[in-house]
Order: sequence, then structure tokens, then C-alpha cells
Amino acid sequence: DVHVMKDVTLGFGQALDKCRQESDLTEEKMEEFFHFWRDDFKFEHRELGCAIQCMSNHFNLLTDSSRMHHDNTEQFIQSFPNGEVLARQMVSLIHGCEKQFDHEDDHCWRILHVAECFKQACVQHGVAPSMEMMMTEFIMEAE
Ligand code: BOM
Repeated sequence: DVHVMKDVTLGFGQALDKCRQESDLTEEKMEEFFHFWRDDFKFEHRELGCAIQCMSNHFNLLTDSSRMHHDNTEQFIQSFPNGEVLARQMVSLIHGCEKQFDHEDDHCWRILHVAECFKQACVQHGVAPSMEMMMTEFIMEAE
């Protein structure tokens, strides 16, 4: 549900700082990773796709062809509290999105499109966390 997605996003977002430099994702293009869930967030910077690729690699979530590694991704999600309620659903939503953009050869652009598609799918399935929820938790974790 939405709380699990919040936790997974914040966990995944831990790799952002490590990936900023190699992907050229400046704070102007994305301040914090949880902004991903803002209603008005724009998926327009290729650098964000590169950063998500780097972050996914950090957690060993991609195959050699930079597609989602299904088993590792399922285990990653299951490592969060109640993760098992969302793991299979998330993997299947991401995979559905991958199939839509498989023709895109540029990994950074393809992953950016997959990420946007994944967010839309989460909104449609009612598992997208609210921005208020994300910010509250983010501030609590920083304190
Ligand atoms: O084909 C490459 C697949 C790349 C997956 C991109 C999925 C979108 C990730 C952005 C949001 C992340 C929130 C939680 C992490 C899930 C693993």
C-alpha cells in the first residue's frame, strides 16, 4: 500500500547522493528523490533516467542489459516492512512499463520513460504515496 511505497521510495532515494555526480543530476533538476511523487513533477531530464539507472545498480536491481532484475527487485522491496504486500505488484507494473519502451536504445531515456509510466500506474492502482506523507517522513528521518 501507500506506506510501503513511501518506505521503498525513501530507501531507494538513499542512493541519490552517491549517483548525482556521475549522472549530472543537479539539485535544480531534482532536489530530493521523493519529489518523484509530486503531482506536477516533470519527467524531462535525461539525467534523472541516468540517476535512476545508477541508483538501481547500487542496489543490484538491473540485468546486464539494464532491465529490471525481477528476483533482486522483489527481494529489495520485501526487505521493507510489509514489503511482501507490494513486491509482486511493483515488479509487474515496472515490467509492463518496460515492455512499452523496449524500443528505446538509450538506457537513460528508456529508464526515465519507464519511471514516469510506473508512477502513473501506481497512481491508477492507488499505491502512490501523497506528497504530504513523503515530506513528513523525510523530515522525521532527518531529525
Ligand atoms: O528497465 C529499467 C527499469 C528501471 C526501473 C525504473 C522504475 C522507476 C523507479 C523510480 C521510483 C522508485 C521508487 C521505488 C523503487 C522501486 C524499486
